[in-house]
Amino acid sequence: MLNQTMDHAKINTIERHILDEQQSHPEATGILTSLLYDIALAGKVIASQTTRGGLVEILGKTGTTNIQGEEVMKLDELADRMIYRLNDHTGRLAVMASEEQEDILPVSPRYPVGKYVLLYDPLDGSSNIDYNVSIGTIFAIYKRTSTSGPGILADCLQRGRNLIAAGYLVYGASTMLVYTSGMGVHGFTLDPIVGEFLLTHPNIRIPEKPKYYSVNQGYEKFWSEGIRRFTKYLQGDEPDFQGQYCKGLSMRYIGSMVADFHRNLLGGGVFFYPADNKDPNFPHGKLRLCYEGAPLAFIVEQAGGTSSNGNQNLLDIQPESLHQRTPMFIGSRDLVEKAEEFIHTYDSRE
Ligand code: P6P
Repeated sequence: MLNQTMDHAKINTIERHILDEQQSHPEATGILTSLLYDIALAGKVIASQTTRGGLVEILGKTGTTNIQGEEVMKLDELADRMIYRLNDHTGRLAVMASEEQEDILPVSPRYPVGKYVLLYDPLDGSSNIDYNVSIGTIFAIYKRTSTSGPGILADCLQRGRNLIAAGYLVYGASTMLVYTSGMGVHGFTLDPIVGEFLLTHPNIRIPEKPKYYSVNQGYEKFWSEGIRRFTKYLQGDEPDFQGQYCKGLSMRYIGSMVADFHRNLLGGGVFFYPADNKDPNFPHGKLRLCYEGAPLAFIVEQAGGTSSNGNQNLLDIQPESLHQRTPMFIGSRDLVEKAEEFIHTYDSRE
């Protein structure tokens, strides 16, 4: 069956692709390759559950809430536990940190300690699980900065510029894994029959001509003037500072950032979750710098796009705390830069 439908020369598994990339890094020891492969394995296990959600009685809530104060769904727990357990004993990591857990997760003293650091959002968009809307996993890989023993908080609070690799899985109509290790962005689609991620989107580049913008316009009343005017510009109702109007964008937003980001990466456009004043406890918006902003900013920059918190590139922000939030504008370079222009022009006066 496989021979009939695929030319062997075109079958490129994620392992083979990562090994090929590794050839370009003579100093590479293969540990990163194995780490990426472990994450792909976790993605397969999570995908096996998300695609059978309602059939394995795993839907529904656990009755607990996480560090973000969000209700924890059973699939959240499974994804969180799966990624941790597949990585805690391998000797590749010094420390992990999960968006679902308050503190860092140092490697247990009973296991060998490695040189990498893994931050992950095990199941982003999980509030959509019960509605069969695409959800995702995001991961970020750094080299430890501490010198020995189990990793520490400082290992996890690094600027995105230090990222060695980053990626996401999107559990949708198909399961995809998209990653970069600094040599372009590559997408793999899980063939559930073979049980392998096969290369389907080599060298992803965000299209020059954008098609979409993604934002929750239900919060418009909480936005600054700059954000409101930027959104009017995207709708073609407000000129930019050269008197030009934006044409032909469609608004697409499903409230699951990995899926919204993925659409803008492949189709061209901008995703943004701005600072707003709907919750005085969270003036910098809802999304987290370490688990969402930085890894996706690395990916989009490798694909020719860019990101910003409205003022500076997300990759240049030094995290002060593990779960700190950040306004996010991410996607086509021209649109992200327009957002900064509108904010600088209208909001710096506030
Ligand atoms: P809102 C999901 O809970 C999430 O963290 C992101 O995946 C998504 O983009 C955002 O929150 C949706 O938030 O406030 O628009 O419902």
